[in-house]
Amino acid sequence: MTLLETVHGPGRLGELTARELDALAGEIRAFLIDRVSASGGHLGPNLGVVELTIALHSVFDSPSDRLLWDTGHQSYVHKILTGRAGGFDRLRKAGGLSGYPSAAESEHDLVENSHASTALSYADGLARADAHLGVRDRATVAVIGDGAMTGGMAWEALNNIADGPDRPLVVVLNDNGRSYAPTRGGFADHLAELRAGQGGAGLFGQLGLAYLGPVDGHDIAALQDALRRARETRGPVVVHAVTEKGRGFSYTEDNELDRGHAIRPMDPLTGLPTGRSAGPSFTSVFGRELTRIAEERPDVVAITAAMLEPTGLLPMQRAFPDRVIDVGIAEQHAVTMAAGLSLGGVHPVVAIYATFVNRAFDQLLMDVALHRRPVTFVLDRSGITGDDGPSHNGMWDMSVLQVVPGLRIAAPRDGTRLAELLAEAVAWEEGPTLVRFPKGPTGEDLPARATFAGIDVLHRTGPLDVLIVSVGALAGTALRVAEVVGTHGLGATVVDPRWVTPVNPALADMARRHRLVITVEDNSRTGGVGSTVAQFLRDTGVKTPLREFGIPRRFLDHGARADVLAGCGLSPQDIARTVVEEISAGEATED
Ligand code: TPP
Repeated sequence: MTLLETVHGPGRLGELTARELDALAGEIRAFLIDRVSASGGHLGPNLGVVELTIALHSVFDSPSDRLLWDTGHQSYVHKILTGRAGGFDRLRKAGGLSGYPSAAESEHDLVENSHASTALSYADGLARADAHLGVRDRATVAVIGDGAMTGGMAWEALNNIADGPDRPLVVVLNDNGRSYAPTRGGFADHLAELRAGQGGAGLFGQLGLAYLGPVDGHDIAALQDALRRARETRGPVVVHAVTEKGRGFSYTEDNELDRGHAIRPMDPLTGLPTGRSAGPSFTSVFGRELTRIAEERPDVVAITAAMLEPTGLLPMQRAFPDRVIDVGIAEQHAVTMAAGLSLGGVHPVVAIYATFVNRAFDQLLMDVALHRRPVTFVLDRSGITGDDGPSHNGMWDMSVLQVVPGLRIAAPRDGTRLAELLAEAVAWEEGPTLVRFPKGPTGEDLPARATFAGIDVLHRTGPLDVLIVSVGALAGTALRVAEVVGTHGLGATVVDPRWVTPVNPALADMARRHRLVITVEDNSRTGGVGSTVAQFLRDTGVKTPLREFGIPRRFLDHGARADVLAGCGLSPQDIARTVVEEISAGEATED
């Protein structure tokens, strides 16, 4: 029996000798490499926190003591030590273990995070609650990466934490010098000094926080010692643990791009992906096209919030290193800084995951749109991402952003449309533009049969029964709906407006001539394109009934993208069934 097989909860760690804890760390690494290679997931970050997590669980008494993981992607070892090793066969799969902390899985997971830089705020709240209720016998510990420390919220929290010198709170700074890419900026430089043992307690000390470190984050005994001292501190304390991302596995250690931050399923012996390549992704087409545009337009500059490679900006950075700005995990700053760039005569392209733009809504509304700044936003991972769970789906962007005056939103259905719409977006100088697309391959191009007033007609057969307004990458689904309703003797027209906001007025005439309009989108039905089109049709006196197909207003469990979409009723068969029923019901009423 391996040591790991004897660990069913953190209490077991107290029974192991120092030598056994080291051996356990080795077993956990081998386990992570084996399981995460098969499933895909956050391998590099977790290989970096094996010893740190063992030390934390051996010094603190979870769940009575509260352990919080900022962002949460590095909580696999915590899951293993809290009795969930058996679940790793179904990591990130429907019904299996979540890739992030999950209260539904374990009493050891208090918060369900994944958006960065929140843990210190949760911890400050917990520490204040203990003070308020007079609870003295438990610790609050927040583990935060140097990457997550680049987020403004972390500093807002530190400012508050320092304001409570009597409130015990342990901040463990897991400093591996990287987000995906190496962390940049003045704070990163400061941490490098602290890592080198220069600068004493540094900024933290100046803020009035106790500082312990730097500690070798792979030395369990040294970590235990520092954490015990932190536990005894009767106020806020920072433990600076220096770790190595991807440690102990040549593929992640040698990967200079991101140290295996988030890997696809791969062969652990060769490091080669095991899945089939499904052709170019929306992300790669964006990266290629932006670089092409940048060649012609010296005023174009790209901005990323610590996600250079995942948002496709690597080709642009290679071609024009000075024209890609990595601001750190600072979406709010990215957006207002883009407004500033634009005021200064530069055309910024802000490349961001759809789910993270939520953070910068106010900045987009007030700092960009109110000033009519021609900033282009490119939202990757729009729609259902699936295996990263509820917080990573890009299903709110259009609901949130359609309210922004003057913002034009495009949803390309394939690679060619992405290239065209990106070029149109960057050429638009009257105000902000946004191009949104999903994770994954672009698939085959879906050419237009005709174009009317900027609306592409993708399909037209039979009588004018149903007008299918397709949004972006759900065009393939819309076309299959047309096929299925055709087998029931109904005629269908499939159109793609390309620019979905503002509503193209030519839709009114098209809608008027059909018996039913449906909209198909991978955004929340609430406030989505469908509801905006419905409002527009009512306003223009079009009486044709409209049904919106989109994502229901709930948080969606993790699972494969196609399954999650089908679970939302967005399979061609389900949509077609409703169309056929609706039109037959209409016929019954007409009779
Ligand atoms: N923006 C927000 C608000 N949340 C996110 N989760 C991300 C972007 C994407 N993201 C996930 S982890 C990560 C980023 C940018 C890097 C985190 O770096 P760090 O905190 O140092 O942890 P490490 O992986 O290096 O251990």
